[in-house]
Amino acid sequence: MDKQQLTKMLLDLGAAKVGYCNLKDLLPQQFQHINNGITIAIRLSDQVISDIHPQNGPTHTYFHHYRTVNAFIDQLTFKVVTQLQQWGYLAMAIPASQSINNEGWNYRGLFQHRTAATRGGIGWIGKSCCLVTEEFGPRLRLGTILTNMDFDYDEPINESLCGECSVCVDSCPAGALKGAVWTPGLEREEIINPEVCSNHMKSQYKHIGRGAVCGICLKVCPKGKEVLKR
Ligand code: B12
Ligand code: SF4
Ligand code: SF4
Repeated sequence: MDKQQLTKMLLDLGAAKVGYCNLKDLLPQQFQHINNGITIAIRLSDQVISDIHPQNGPTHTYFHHYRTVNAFIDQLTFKVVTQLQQWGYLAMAIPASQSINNEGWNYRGLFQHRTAATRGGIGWIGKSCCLVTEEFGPRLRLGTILTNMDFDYDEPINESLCGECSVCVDSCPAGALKGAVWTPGLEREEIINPEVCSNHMKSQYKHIGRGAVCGICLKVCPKGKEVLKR
């Protein structure tokens, strides 16, 4: 009934990294009673990300992979919810990839996986606005579970390690990235124009998954590229 058991279960099931944090100051009122967060980071197929073309953009395989990994994350986070409930705790999973548009189209999820991920020590927010890790760069997708289970928190990451690099900013075909260096609390709009990114995907890659993917900013990042034998 502890954090170690949960982490082992998740790593055995395929998670690359697991992080634990408290989100009390960041969650809306409705989730204050389940304000501990568990982040699961799943590595993407390095080959599939490498095949994204810096000019022509994503492949059909990448779109399929995106859906497969989203489904996998939803399964894993549901498994954790089930386990936590068996242990007597409340728990819910944030959907892997779902925008909530109740208050108009503002490109937001129910809660931000990237926020829980920096709080749980998984990585930092790059100039791409993506969560970047030392080990695997941004080639990860994320899941979050909210719970009232108590555990020790991992050390939050509060600093960008992008340094002088701006490869993603220079490579974004839409010009959506602004080059800002992240610090916790920096508004998304200082880093990226989400509408420009989304419109680019919809207009240029409609033939691939109705324009839901691009991923050039994931592919070009030099971080984590050395992890595999090539
Ligand atoms: C809506 C959405 C989009 C929108 C808006 C993008 C955006 N940046 O907000 C559009 C359609 C444009 C989009 C595009 C993409 N998306 Co998208 N998207 C989402 C979704 C569903 C919600 C994001 C959201 O709420 N954004 C609101 C902003 C404010 O939050 P944010 O993006 O997390 O960034 C802020 C916070 O993290 C905050 N923060 C971080 N740490 C801390 C700490 C403190 C103390 C505070 C106060 C704040 C804070 O700082 C960031 C900047 O303000 C998430 C899933 C989810 N629920 O998180 C996936 C998600 C962000 N998308 C993802 C991906 C991969 C993509 C794409 C590459 C598309 C693709 N798959 O090919 C592009 C990349 C665009 C980019 N460079 O950001 C992944 C990111 C993985 C990663 N390594 O970061 C996610 C997490 C899905 C997943 N399950 O993994 N996406
Ligand atoms: S997903 Fe594509 S369009 Fe959006 S920020 Fe990344 S490189 Fe730019
Ligand atoms: S490409 Fe460079 S600037 Fe962009 S996220 Fe990766 S390390 Fe940071």
